[in-house]
Amino acid sequence: MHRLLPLIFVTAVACDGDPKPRAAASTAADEGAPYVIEIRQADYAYAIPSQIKSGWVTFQAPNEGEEHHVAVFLKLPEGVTRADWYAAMANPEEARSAEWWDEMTDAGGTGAVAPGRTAVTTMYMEPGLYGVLCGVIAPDGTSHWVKGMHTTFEVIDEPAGAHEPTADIRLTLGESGFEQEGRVTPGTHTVAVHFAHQPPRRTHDVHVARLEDGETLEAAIALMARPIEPFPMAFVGGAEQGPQGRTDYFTVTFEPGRYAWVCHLNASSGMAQEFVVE
Ligand SMILES: [Cu+2]
Repeated sequence: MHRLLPLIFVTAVACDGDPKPRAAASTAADEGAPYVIEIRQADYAYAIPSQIKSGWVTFQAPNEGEEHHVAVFLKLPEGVTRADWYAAMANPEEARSAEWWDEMTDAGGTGAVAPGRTAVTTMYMEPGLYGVLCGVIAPDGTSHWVKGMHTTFEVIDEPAGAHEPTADIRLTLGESGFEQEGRVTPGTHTVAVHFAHQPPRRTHDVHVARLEDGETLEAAIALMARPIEPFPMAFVGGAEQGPQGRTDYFTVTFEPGRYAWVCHLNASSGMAQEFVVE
């Protein structure tokens, strides 16, 4: 198991090298290909490259632990260093009193994902320094980030050149909840998530719950109020809180059955929607 997976920082090595001439036929297939970065999630740590390129980045986040995990991205304000982040995170009681804490901005992230599954979320990443944390609560009542499940990465000012994904489902997250275009059928779908309106402190996101027999939407809504393990159902990914106006993408392979779109902070006020895949 990866219980003791240390916070390791490795330099991104995939897909780099010198830009290839556009005219070369042999490289045409690679033009705009997804730029994939792995975020390994364990109980309770991430392993993610220390530096990645900018532009459209597809984050693949396998859950190698025994509890659910998420990866919330926060863009650190100008001048705030990795050391500032780790110092704040080492003192959970004082973290929110750091003067820059409220100046961090939502930058998306991968949605809740059950053990053994992989969340896949694609976002347009601007250069800068980012913090990552997991807000799931362990059975002992302690948040995963307090147990050490947090890290940082830098997006360097060098475009990876990946194209924006193509979606066949679109969710608009706004004042009236989820507005869905397109129907979810069995198979793999890429869902575009447009953050049309992000109310302060009640920002929207979307997590996809898989509801087996006897598992209810009501239980998923109740869970969002305090996402403590053990979860009463499995989650299969989604898109964490992105900045207003941005469109992020997540990819899920759906099986026939019941699912729900659930917004973490607004589920209790009606932002939770069950649907059937058939
Ligand atoms: Cu976690």
